[in-house]
Amino acid sequence: MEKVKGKIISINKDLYTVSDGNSVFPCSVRGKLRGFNLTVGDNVIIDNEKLVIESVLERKNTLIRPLVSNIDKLFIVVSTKIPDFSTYLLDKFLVLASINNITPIIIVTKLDLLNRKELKNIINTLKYYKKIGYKVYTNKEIRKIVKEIKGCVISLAGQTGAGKSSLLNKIDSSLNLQVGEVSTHLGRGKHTTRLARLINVKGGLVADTPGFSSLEIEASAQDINQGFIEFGYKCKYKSCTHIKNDGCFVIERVEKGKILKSRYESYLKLINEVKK
Ligand SMILES: Nc1nc2c(ncn2[C@@H]2O[C@H](COP(=O)(O)OP(=O)(O)OP(=O)(O)O)[C@@H](O)[C@H]2O)c(=O)[nH]1
Ligand SMILES: [Mg+2]
Ligand SMILES: [Zn+2]
Repeated sequence: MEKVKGKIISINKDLYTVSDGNSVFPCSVRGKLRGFNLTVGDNVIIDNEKLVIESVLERKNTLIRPLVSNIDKLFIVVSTKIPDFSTYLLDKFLVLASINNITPIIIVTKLDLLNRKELKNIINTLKYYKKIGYKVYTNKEIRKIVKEIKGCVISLAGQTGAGKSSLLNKIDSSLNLQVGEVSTHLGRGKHTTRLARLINVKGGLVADTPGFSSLEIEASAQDINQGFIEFGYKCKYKSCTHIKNDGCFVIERVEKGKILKSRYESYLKLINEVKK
């Protein structure tokens, strides 16, 4: 008998598939762990003879849609058209990543559908996100995206029809993931991806998502604040929530055009959601 450390890469009813990087073990769960909600991405110790999961290691984070733990990077796939570009959704996902201690990578799709003016606007917006410190790629920059995958556990987030599965197929054509048609008149697609599992892609593990990672998160105003990395100034009051214009440095910088207005609007919207 030997103890092996591995990671759960898929769960199907009572069958937990654990990979140690070389081999794959079909395991069951031992009594004391039964009540514990193991997820894909959990790091576990198994008995490789009995094929039983003996214990689970401490989690770094868990996202719920899809249900995956210990995620290193969140690929935020944002479509520029069909579905329309939403800075609010993008900002929401950035906060989600921040709260869960996940490195966000912004990947922009469907730039080919834009006219020159639309393209110029979007590129300007994306420049802002780069300037404040985020990594931004287009879905044509496959080589750069591949470099981000190696050695990491990755989850994809983004609206249905944003092009997540298409992107993964471009990264590794052998994946052959189902790609859904977007119904044009609605401007949104139907969910074509369902099961949460980690798949081996270019030296990393990637979870294809069911289109949308919800942000019904338990977050404090402070969490939201920290998610807006460029706000990080001390305001007039130490606990300033940047809502009242009474010497708030954030509002001042929004007015001067130093902070993108849509970022500040996203912030207010999220703060309001949290209050509810
Ligand atoms: N024009 C254009 N179409 C794209 C691009 N990327 C994806 N698409 C199309 O957009 C549609 C939706 O793509 P999917 O990859 O299925 O989107 P998804 O994010 O996986 O969607 P769900 O699985 O429903 O969450 C498909 O018809 C793709 O062919 C792009 O860069 N340009
Ligand atoms: Mg998909
Ligand atoms: Zn302030």
